[in-house]
Amino acid sequence: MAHEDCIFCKIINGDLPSAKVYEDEHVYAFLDLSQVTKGHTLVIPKTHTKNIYETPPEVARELFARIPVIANAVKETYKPIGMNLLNNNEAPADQSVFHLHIHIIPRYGDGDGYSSNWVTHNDDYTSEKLQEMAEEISRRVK
Ligand code: DGP
Repeated sequence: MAHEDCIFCKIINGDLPSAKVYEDEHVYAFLDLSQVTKGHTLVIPKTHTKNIYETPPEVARELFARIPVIANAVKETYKPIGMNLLNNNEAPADQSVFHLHIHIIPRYGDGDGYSSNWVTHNDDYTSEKLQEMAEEISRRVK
C-alpha cells in the first residue's frame, strides 16, 4: 500500500518522474538522482515499508530476487570493475528516504566517487567474545 508522504511511492505511482530501469508486479528500479557513480540504481519494493526492520519476508523475497538481475544489467551496460550494494536503515545510518531501497553502485576504480571509511576493531573481539555475541543475537532470531 502506498504511503501518502513518500516520494518513492509517488515515483512508483507515476506522480513523480523517474528514470525507470525495471518494473514488475512487486519491484521498481530507477536511477538515483544523486549518481555516486555512473549507473547508480535504486531497487525498491512496491509495497511501502520504512526500512529493513519492518519488511515482511515475502516483500524481501521478491525484492532481493530482482537484485542480481538488475545488477547484471548495470554490469553489462557500463562494464564496471566491481559493484557495491548498500542499504541504509534509520537516519543515523544515512537513510534519507524512508521507503526501503537497495543502492546498486557500480565501481570503476579509485576516485570513482564511492567511499566507505570502514575501520575494523579486531583487537577488541576475541573468538570467545564473538561466540558470546553470536549466542546473544541468535537467541533473538525469530
Ligand atoms: P538513502 O540516503 O540511502 O536514504 O538514499 C536515498 C537516495 O535517494 C539518495 O541517494 C538520493 C535518492 N533520491 C532522493 N530523492 C529522489 C528522487 O526524487 N528521485 C530519485 N531518482 N532519487 C532520489
